[in-house]
Amino acid sequence: MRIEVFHDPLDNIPWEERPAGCTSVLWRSSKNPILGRNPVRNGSRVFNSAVTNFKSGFVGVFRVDHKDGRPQLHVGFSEDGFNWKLREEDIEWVSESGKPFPTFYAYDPRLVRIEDTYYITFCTDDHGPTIGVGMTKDFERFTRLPNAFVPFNRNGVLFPKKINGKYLMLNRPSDMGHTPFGDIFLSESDDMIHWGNHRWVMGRSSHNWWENLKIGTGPVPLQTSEGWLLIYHGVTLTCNGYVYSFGGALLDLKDPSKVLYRCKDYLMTPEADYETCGFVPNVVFPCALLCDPSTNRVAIYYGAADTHVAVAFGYLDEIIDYVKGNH
Ligand code: BMA
Repeated sequence: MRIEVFHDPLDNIPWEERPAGCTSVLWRSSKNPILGRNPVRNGSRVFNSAVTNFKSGFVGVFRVDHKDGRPQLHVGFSEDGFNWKLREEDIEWVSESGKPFPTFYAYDPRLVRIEDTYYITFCTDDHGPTIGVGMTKDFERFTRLPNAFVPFNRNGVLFPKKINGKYLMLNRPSDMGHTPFGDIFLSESDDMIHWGNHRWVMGRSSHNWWENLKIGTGPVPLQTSEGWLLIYHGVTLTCNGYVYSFGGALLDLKDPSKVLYRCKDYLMTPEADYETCGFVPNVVFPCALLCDPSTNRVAIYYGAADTHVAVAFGYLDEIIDYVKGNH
């Protein structure tokens, strides 16, 4: 199977071949975790972070939990996608009229280029968690737009292009705390400010126990000839707390509220020490996906145990086959 994929050329995608003897669809980088516990002075952990290609290398928006306990977003740059240099200062947001528009907290960013603008969506506070939206063209000046929704909402993820003339955002209504429920919805907007026509996309599964508590979108969906590839996290509850794994689905190209396929088994579950041990044990939380259209190589960036950033690799055609249940 050769799948057509709509993504910028990416012959410098971070990559390692599948290790001998590995039979899983995804495999972990031998360099994991790719960021040490505390790469900026005021941080204590960096995880759940988003990256994309930028100029000749890569740019990232990183979730840094500061020493006061509150998360904020820091920009970082990399030539190879593995070695990152993060800015010491968190993003200084201004409103569209140029006034300071700081975040009380900001976490779990997603990053996408739509036409000539990079958009950042994240979870932030407005009398409860909701979806913050910001934009930049150069990663120097950052404009924060009004929040997309009323609380409580998390995991707001934009599509990389307008569909039927509208911006689309997947999102996950939630609660004030650690949300023991959650389905994925799709909302649309003409202007990135007013969001509506909300549609339910998919829910937690009572059949697949790894995702029987809640689900939430991971990286920006990838447009392929087989549909939009959606990587999403799924959560189960054990006697020791939540366990975060991730799986995949394919959404209809013209109407992404329609699910074409959804995997039965997870693509990845916490297994490595840096995923099972950390600030919050047993979490793999994907936030970004790169794909090189000429080789169908995929790199998925994920947060590990709310402590580290890690990366996993796979081939797009194998991932899609797996999502379709052909494995
Ligand atoms: C979610 C979010 C994520 C985090 C996960 C596991 O509710 O807060 O940032 O990775 O819980 O703690």
